[in-house]
Amino acid sequence: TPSGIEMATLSHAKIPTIKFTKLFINGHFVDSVSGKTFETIDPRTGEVIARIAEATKEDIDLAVKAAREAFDNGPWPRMPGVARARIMLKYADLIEENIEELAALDTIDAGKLYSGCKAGEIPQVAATLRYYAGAADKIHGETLKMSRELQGYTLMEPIGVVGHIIPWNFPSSLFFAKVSPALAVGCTMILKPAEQTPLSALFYAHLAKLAGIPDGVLNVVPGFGPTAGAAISSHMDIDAVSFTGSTEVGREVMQAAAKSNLKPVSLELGGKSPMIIFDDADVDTAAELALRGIVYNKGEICVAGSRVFVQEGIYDEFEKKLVEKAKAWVVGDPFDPEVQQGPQCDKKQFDKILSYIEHGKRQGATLLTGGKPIGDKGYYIEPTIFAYVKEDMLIARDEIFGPVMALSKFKTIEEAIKKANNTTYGLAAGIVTKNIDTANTVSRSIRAGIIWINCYFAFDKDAPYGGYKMSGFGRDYGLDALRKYLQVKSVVTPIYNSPW
Ligand code: TXE
Repeated sequence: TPSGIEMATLSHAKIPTIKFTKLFINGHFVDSVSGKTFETIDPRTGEVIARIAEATKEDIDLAVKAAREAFDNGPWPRMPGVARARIMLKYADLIEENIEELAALDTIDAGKLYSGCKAGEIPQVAATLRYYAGAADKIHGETLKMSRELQGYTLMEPIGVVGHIIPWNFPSSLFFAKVSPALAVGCTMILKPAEQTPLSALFYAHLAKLAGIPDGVLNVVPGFGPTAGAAISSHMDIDAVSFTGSTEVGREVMQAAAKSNLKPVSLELGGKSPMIIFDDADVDTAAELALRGIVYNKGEICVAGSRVFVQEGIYDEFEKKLVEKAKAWVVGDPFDPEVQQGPQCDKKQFDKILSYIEHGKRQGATLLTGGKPIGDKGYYIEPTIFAYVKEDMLIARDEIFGPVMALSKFKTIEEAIKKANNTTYGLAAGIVTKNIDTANTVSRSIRAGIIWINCYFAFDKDAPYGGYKMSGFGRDYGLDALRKYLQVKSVVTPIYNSPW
């Protein structure tokens, strides 16, 4: 293609047989009450992979009933933490035994790189389960220093039945970001995967059963947002909702929770994260970091470094290197080990990204490279870089969720901070500098939940992950995530005739 991006061949595909297509309720794979099914599509080709049972309100009711019974009368919340941990560790082992198949499922369903899933994401979900298994027998309250003759302590109790609603960009990581801490504390749950990516979630349901997670503890119900998703957020018998997705839907989830039983919600929403590169940075390393910050997972990641601010002293050299690197970036079949970027997840995202690229051109940003779809089949888009992007342009304000960077120049540290914070979002930020004072000042001045200094996407299970501002609230990962799934109970008794 003119931009130099090569389309790899489709000869590397290893399509797994699809084994699980039904709803997983109370430990069994079942048809939906309505008998309805929906198609899940391969974004490499636009072709149907399989038909999946579609959950609607009646199915959600059945799943909640099973989870309620498992919470109120089942063994899971009552067993010692170490017993839950043992089952979670077995679950992690089973995932590792099935890495290749799971990786292939996410590749065909979401267009993710097979090599990345196999070496990174799937092993990491096993590690996430193990991390929280380690916490399962260490959850405890505090002894209180009361202000009068009272003896008091707090109990940390599982919150009850949890509803998890997740998107399609990280079908495996997000499944376990939600499920692992909730399992560790003794909750029971319903998880709705995104309608675009139900395949690995159903496989994980099967492995949960094999690992010995009791029936009803983990129910997996594929379906659409306005029906299955809304039935979860408005359910009177779900005790908490943990949501990852768009800011618009996050608002609806919160409203539904408020209008039903006032269940607490946690929301991990969109972002428009800045990467700020100072004059003292190594230009080549910084350009590589910035490119990867926007093309990793095809830009379909809430913490994508979509706004890049470069200090004027190195700007020209940076721009040149960045464009060279973007042109050399290989887009194509995500099963091909040489490929660095697969197709966008679905037609809706593909069209959305292309329409933002048109906005960028129309509003007068300079298109340095990319800007076009690749091939005539599937949802492939060139890494796209716009320069001289003004703060009020749509491509600088909205989350595009694709490989589209908004690049601009700055002079002073104050200007960089002001520009970086000029967004309704607050999920992540990157800072590239050798100056420790600059790094410290900027990291404290940016209103975002995750700051990466001289790195980007430096994920770790131990680091809490979540947003400021309209990027939501509540944290996944880290020990902080346990809090979403716990209730605090104060227990008080009088102390009679105490000399103290
Ligand atoms: O998200 P939705 P979409 C952003 C990103 C993307 C845009 C749209 O900018 O381009 O959102 O993506 C379920 N009640 N992010 O439309 O609709 C839905 O079925 C309850 C950022 O796919 O928010 C799915 O399971 N649930 C984000 C989940 O919500 C509802 C990741 C997410 O889908 C619902 C994804 C409703 N009324 C998109 N409507 C991130 N933070 O990483 C939909 N859902």
